[in-house]
Amino acid sequence: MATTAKKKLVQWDPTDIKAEMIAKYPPKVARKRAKQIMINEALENETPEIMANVRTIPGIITMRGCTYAGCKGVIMGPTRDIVNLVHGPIGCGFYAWLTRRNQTEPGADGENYMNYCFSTDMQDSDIIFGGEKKLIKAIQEAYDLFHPKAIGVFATCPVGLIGDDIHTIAKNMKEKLGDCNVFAFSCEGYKGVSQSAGHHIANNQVFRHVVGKNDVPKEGEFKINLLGEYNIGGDGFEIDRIFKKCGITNISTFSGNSTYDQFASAHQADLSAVMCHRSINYVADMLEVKYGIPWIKVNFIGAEATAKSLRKIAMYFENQAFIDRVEKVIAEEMPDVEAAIADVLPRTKGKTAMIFVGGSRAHHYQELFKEMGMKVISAGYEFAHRDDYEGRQVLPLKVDADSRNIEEIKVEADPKLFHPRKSKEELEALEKAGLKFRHYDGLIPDMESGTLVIDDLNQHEAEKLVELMKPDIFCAGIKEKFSIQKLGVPMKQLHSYDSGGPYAGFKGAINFYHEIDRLVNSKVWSYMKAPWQENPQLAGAYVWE
Ligand code: CFM
Repeated sequence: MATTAKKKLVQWDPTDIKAEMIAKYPPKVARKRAKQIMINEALENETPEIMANVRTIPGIITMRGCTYAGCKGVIMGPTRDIVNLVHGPIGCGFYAWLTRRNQTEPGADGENYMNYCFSTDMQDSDIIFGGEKKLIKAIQEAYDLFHPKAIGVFATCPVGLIGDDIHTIAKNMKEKLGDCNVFAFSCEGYKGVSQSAGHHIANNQVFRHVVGKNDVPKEGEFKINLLGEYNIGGDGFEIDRIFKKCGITNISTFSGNSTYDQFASAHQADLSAVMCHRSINYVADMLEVKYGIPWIKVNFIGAEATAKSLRKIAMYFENQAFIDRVEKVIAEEMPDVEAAIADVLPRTKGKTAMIFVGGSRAHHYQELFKEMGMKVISAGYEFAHRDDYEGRQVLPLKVDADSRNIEEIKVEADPKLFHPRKSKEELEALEKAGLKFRHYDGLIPDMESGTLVIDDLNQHEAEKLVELMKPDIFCAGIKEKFSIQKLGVPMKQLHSYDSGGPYAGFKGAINFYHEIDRLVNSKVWSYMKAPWQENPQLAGAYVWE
C-alpha cells in the first residue's frame, strides 16, 4: 500500500446527507429547508436554483446576525473618523464594540474613534417617554468632546418601535453644528432578514450623505475604489501594499481602514473593483450611473486570484508600462507562494473542507483551499442572495415583503460630476478581450458536482453535516467553533481569523497555507472524546418517537 492515510469509515451520498439533515424537522420546516439545501449539479451556464435571503424559521439556531450588526458593525465599523453613536440600550452598543476585527492606521491627524463605544444608553423611561432629547444631547456631547467631521446615528430595535425621529434630529444637528456632517441609519435589528439589509441601509446613507462631497483633486495615474474589503486581520493592509508596489492609487476602500474623506472622494476614481459582492454591489452600480465609473469583480483571497485580479485592473487601464509593472510584481511575489505550497502540499493534498461564512468568503476561500490541493465538499452563506450563489444573470430578483422593506436608491447621472471613463466602444472591446464588467458568476459554478451548497446553515444541520461527512476542517464563526471542535474536527474561524491573518494577497496566502496545514495535520483532534461518549449515563426518547 502506497498510502498510509486511513480510509474514512463513513461513505456518503449527497442525497442521503440531505435527507438525514432534515429528517428531524416537522414537515413544513423540512420542505422549506430542502429548498435551501442544494446538491450541486452546476453544468456550464446552468445552475440549479437555491432559496436564499428568506427569514430564518423561528426556533432554529441560525448563524446569522441582525440588520443593525450589518450596518453599524460591518459597513460603518471600519471607518475611523466618523463617530458611531448607537441610539439604544447599552447592550447593542457594547456588543458592537470592537467585536469585529477591523483594523486601522490613524493618519497624520490621529483621528480615530474606532476604539470608543458611543451610546445613548436608553433606559426604561426613554422607551416610555421617547429618547429624542437624549439623542440630541448625546450628539452635542460627542461634538463638544471630539469635534469630528461626521457623526453617524444608529437606530436599534426599540428606537424603531417607539418612533424616535432620528433623521430629523440628524438634519437639525448638522445645521446647528455647521462643520460636522450628521446622518442617521434606520437599521433596527428586525428591519430585514439578516445583516445583508443593514449593509444596504448603511451604504445608501454613505452614498447619499458623503460620496461626491470632496472635489479637491486626488493625484494618481491609475485610480480605483476597492469596494467590499473590510481590513479584517489586516487583509486591507496587504492589498494596499500590493497596490502601492503596482502603482495603483486606492482612492477609497469601502470600508476597511477608511476615512470620511476617502468616501467623499470616491467619485474621482476611474474604476471600481468589487471584492465582497454581497455587501456592496449596488454601490458599484450607483457609482457607475451617477459618476460614470465602470466596475469589475475582483478577489484578493488566494495567490492566483490576487494575480488574476491585478491583471484585470491592469488590462482596464490599457497602459503597457503599467501592465509590465503589474507582471513584474506578480513575478516577484509568486516564488515565495510557490515555495510555501510545495512545502504544505504533501500534507494537505486530498483533504476536505467545509466553509460557512456570511456572504462572500464561503466562495473566495475556496481559492486558497484549491491551491493547497484540498476539496471543499460543502459550503454556503449565512445571508447572501441568489445572485451570490447562481451568478448575476438571475437579476433582478423577485421583490418580497422583506426586500421591499429595504430602500433602493434611484440615482441619475450627476449633471456636474458624471463623465464616462471609457466610451461604449472601448468597453465593448475590453469585454471582447475577456474583461467582464458588472459580472459575477457566484459560488455554485466553482464547486464540484455532487457537493452540498447550503443557505443559512444552522446548529443542528452543522453538527449533522460534520458527523456524517467528517471533513478535515470546518470553517465558520465563533458561535460554531466549540460545538464543532467537540465533534473532533478542527475549526477555523473565517470571520475573525481566530486572531490570525492577514490571509489576503500573496503574503496572506502563505499565512493561510501554514495555518491550515497545522490544523488539518494535528493529531490532537482524534483524541477528543467527551465524557458521555465513553460512559453514556442517560438516554431518553419522546413518546411520539
Ligand atoms: Fe462581505 Fe465581509 Fe462576508 Fe459580510 Fe460579515 Fe465579515 Fe463575513 Mo463576518 S462584508 S459578506 S457581513 S466578506 S463580518 S468582512 S466575515 S459575515 S463572509
